[in-house]
Amino acid sequence: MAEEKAKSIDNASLKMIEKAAKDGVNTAFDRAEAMKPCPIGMVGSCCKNCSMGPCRVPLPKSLEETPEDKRKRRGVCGATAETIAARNFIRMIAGGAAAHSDHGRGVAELFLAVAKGEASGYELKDEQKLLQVALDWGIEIGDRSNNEIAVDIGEKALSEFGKQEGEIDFLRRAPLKRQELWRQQGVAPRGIDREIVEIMHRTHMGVDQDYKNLLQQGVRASLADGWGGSMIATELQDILFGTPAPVLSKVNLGVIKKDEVNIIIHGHEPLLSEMIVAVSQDPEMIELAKSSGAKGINLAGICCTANEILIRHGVPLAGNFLQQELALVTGAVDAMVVDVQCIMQSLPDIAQCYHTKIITTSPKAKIPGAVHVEFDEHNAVESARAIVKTAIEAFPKRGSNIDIPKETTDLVAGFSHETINYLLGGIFRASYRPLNDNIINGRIRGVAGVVGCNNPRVTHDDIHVTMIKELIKNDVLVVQTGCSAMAAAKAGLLTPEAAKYAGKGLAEVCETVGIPPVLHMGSCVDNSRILMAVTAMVKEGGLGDDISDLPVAGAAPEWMSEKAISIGQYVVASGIYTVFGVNWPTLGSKEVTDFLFKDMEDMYGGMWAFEPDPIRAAHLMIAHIDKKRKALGIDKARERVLYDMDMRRELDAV
Ligand code: NFS
Repeated sequence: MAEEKAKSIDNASLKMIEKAAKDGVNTAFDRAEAMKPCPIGMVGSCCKNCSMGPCRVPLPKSLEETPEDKRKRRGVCGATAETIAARNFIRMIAGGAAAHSDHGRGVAELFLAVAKGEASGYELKDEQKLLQVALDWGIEIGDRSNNEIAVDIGEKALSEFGKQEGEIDFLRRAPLKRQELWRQQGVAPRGIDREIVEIMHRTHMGVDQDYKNLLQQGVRASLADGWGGSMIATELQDILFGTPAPVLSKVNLGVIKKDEVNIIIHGHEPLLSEMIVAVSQDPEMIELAKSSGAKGINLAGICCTANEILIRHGVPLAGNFLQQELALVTGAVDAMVVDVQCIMQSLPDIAQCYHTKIITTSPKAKIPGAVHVEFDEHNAVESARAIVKTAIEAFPKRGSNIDIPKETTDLVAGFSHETINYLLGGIFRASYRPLNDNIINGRIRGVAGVVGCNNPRVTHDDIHVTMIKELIKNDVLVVQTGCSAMAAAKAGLLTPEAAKYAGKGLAEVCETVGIPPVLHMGSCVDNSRILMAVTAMVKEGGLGDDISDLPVAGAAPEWMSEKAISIGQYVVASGIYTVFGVNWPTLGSKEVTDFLFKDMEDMYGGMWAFEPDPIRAAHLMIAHIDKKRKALGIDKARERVLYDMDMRRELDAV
């Protein structure tokens, strides 16, 4: 039992891990124990890009390696440890940027179909954002209809992927100084697809063998993700499905209901899940569920599809990445619908122990053993109905081996960049001024983005929660996306009451505005909302003239996915200090690691760091925030605030 405790800090998960063992079900927690990571691959020193290898280049025998020894540490083709680590690193960026951007492309295709009236069941929900994007992209508004404008936006969005020359257009949303810096560094991206293809070309055997040049291409592709593919996904999803606003909901496996048809939506793209939300409320479907003995239809989500339907509809979260298998172990999930990304191949196997139907929906992501119901955007309602019916048919086949943990926690989510603007400034004066003012006067020390995955190599949720609590205790406002936000939600940090964990200054601001000290901004593609928020802070004034001047920092303390590396890299290249936990994939080369951890600060004003201990990592972030406060000349303001409080305490004591 003591050993199981270390697997998660979440009781519901621990109970299901225990039940899985009883049921003979193997989960990622077990597999992580059985399969130790390869020590050479883990530090980025294994190259398998051709059939002369795989070549494993070991770490130097001593720190004082002679040039002669160093020459011997090469792959068969002559590639050095630097080249190999840099190649591996930017191939991770290519994978991550491709995943986010292909998601963005899928949204753009649906968007265009909706604009042309070819995708029934969808509509353009956010007119204001439609017009904003049209303005940003120089698309004529005049007296044209929304659909006419949207056709141009959809075509323009799709053309951003294959643009052969020039720069992607959303780059112009960044502060001017940042745009200039990217141009000077030669990393302002052309089309998104082009930059990803170029990574694959340059990392092919015998092409780019200068690690700095390789890493710069990684930066360029990552910027095409953050300010391109991901931003397109976020913006067009908002226009189609609505820009998120604060919404109350619940998190954890306890949201699964014993007497209803439970459908878990898992993956990343909200295109189909939006329709499933609508169809599951259809009286005809509810009747059908009742006729099979259920009281109704209950939807819940896992991973970022969950975040998408949470922030727009308040659909509860069943859990984060490491809870996908555990949800099935309850024995009460009738169907798990998956689209793309972060879906474990073990799901159909586990489902066999229960009665659950695993339904794949994307032609890009099929799993042997799953039922495939392909999502057809031109006929989305029909696809959604077929899926909901499959779940209803599974309900009467439930076995008796059911155990649903009781745990649920309340949360507030849906803090889009636009909402923060409105909440802080109020309806008559929507603005970031109050945030900037509270940073300048020191009540808020700075802002930290804590994002990313779970990883069974570390205690589930523990690293996120410990880091976030330490940050807010030190008056750092935390903004979140992805599975990290779900970890915080389970710990009760996404409610205004969580202000009790915050330092005095931050708590005061939260209580005045009525917001939690930890703001859930959405899915991982929605890290683009964080880019917009920091840009708004720069434009508001008083905190320097570039993102790298702001007292802000980022972290992905339990990361595992290539997407996390792509996100981290565009955040760093946008000027933000970013700390990762778990392990670091370039430790096999000191030069590559130094370039990412040190040189990038001179080049971009932001750099990577690696620190698996959450408290130490939080203090690295706080130290960076304080360094920026000092450079801005606002460190004194904070000292004075603290001094005043001490004075007051002293007076009270007298
Ligand atoms: Ni992000 Fe979202 Fe979670 Fe990690 Fe996977 S769901 S896109 S990659 S595991 S945070």
